[in-house]
Amino acid sequence: TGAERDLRAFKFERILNQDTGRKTLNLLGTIDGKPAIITAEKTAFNAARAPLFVSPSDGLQSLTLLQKNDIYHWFLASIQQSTDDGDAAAKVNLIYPCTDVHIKKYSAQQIHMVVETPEVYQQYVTKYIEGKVAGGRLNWVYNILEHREESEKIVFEDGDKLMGFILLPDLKWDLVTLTALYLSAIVHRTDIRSIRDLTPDHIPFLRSIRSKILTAASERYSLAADQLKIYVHYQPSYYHFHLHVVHVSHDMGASATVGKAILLDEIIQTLEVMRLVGEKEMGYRDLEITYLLGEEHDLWRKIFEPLKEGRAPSI
Ligand code: M7G
Repeated sequence: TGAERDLRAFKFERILNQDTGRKTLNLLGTIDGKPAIITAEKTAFNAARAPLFVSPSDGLQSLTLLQKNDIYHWFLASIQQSTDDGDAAAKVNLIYPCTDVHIKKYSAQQIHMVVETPEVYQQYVTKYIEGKVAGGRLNWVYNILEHREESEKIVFEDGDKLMGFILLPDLKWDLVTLTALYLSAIVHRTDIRSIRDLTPDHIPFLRSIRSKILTAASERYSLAADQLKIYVHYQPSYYHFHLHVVHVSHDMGASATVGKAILLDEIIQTLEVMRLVGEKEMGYRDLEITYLLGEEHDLWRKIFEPLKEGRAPSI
């Protein structure tokens, strides 16, 4: 295919990041002179193959004993693998052509905790977000919403303009490992950029999405409601409201942790409290939100680093 030809034409430039714990590797290079990023991760073991694990033809192929000591033995092995039926060795993502923002996102970097006050949000962050919404960065989202791409993968769709959304596999999922299940729910409405736009008026909307996601996941994957975590990122990479729907057993590292992920249930509760106690109409725009930012992120470079150093943000 064209995509495979592109991938094969990748000319390696440098390693952007490597995580030996998560077994991932991010590479920067070019294809036809244009910048491209490959992100690769070793896949999980295929549980269906466990009974054949030690078979030299279907499981462990070559073996080298590294050491033994009393009852303890450790080997290095190669494993029989192919790309079908959950037996792939790696999941490989290609972003081509990629932008500077992608390169920064996938580069190793120092992380900082930042506190975004309502004032900083209003004065500076909204400008940053406006810049992000323009310029084609959401093309992939509109392709999904308008059924131009990935439509055959849709798990569930509620087509309503206001209450509706599409539930489909996230590009992070390998589509086979159920305990690594990762879906995205992308809403049809275009008036919510992030949680900052949420107010108590959105409670029925969020409750309806929540219950439809859980029903759809139970029908398609036989997963009970307590087997899924549903959360939102702040800051997200893409400013069109969407939710992450992930198997509880799947440890996503930084992208599912404090300082980045906020549970949908918690958001609904916070909005409920706002509705009860607010003298004026309150929303997430009125909260101080604390989160993690990498040094390469434009929000750090343009807003939070200058503020930390007592300089004026340059946005
Ligand atoms: P996010 O919180 O805005 O950004 O989530 P993050 O990437 O920093 O988490 C966007 C989500 O959409 C992520 O989980 C991505 O893996 C996923 N995603 C991104 N793209 C470009 C695509 C795509 O083209 N198709 C699908 N299905 N998911 C995508």
